[in-house]
Amino acid sequence: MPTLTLYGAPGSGAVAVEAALTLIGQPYSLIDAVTWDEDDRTSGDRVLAANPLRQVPALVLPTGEALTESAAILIWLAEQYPDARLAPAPGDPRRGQFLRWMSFVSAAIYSLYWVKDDPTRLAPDPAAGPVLVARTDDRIAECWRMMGEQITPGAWLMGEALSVLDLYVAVVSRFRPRRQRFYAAAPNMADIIRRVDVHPQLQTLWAERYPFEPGWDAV
Ligand SMILES: N[C@@H](CCC(=O)N[C@@H](CS)C(=O)NCC(=O)O)C(=O)O
Repeated sequence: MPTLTLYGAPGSGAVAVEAALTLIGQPYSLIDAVTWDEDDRTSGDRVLAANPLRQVPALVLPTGEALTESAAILIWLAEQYPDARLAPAPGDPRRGQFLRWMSFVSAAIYSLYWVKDDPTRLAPDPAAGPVLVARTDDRIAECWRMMGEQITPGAWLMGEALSVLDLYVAVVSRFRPRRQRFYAAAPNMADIIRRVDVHPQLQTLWAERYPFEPGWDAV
């Protein structure tokens, strides 16, 4: 099958897409576009070929069609490669909750980083930045708390099989305010997500694309 091309960056949400592709066993070409590097705008500009919003991840299909939005890409991959069993299939009783939490991580949590990473985008006075960041961190922790209270996990977040939701939460919960806050907010998800960290098939990927450096889990 012709190659998929992923625009990504180390330590970004695109690493969840790389994790899904790794578990699927689907080779892909990777183009790094570090969209938040103000010292190297040319790096981030690479993704403009696939996403006018200048955000990663973006996945370009063999047809040339571009998919953006991490949740959509992850759900699409699970559908395209059903043998990998990375999502409850349409018709499965867990499908509704799966779609709910995939959308929730994207809409309620991940989208906040557009402001949090550069508060001057909405509050031009630099003095407003620290308060905005602190309150956004509180909101993110509150969202994890609500998700933890509402979800009923099994061995994995969606029951007895690992899904792209586990991969998605494992990556997004590593963004600031990082894992210690996540563990405290959603203790019933903590051990599950730690098991994603130690998944044998993902060790090389984590080491290369999102290493567990000292202090990686604290703010
Ligand atoms: N809604 C997008 C958000 C993607 C996103 O925020 N990506 C970050 C990297 S983790 C980015 O490229 N940020 C640069 C920017 O927003 O300007 C998705 O779910 O894929």
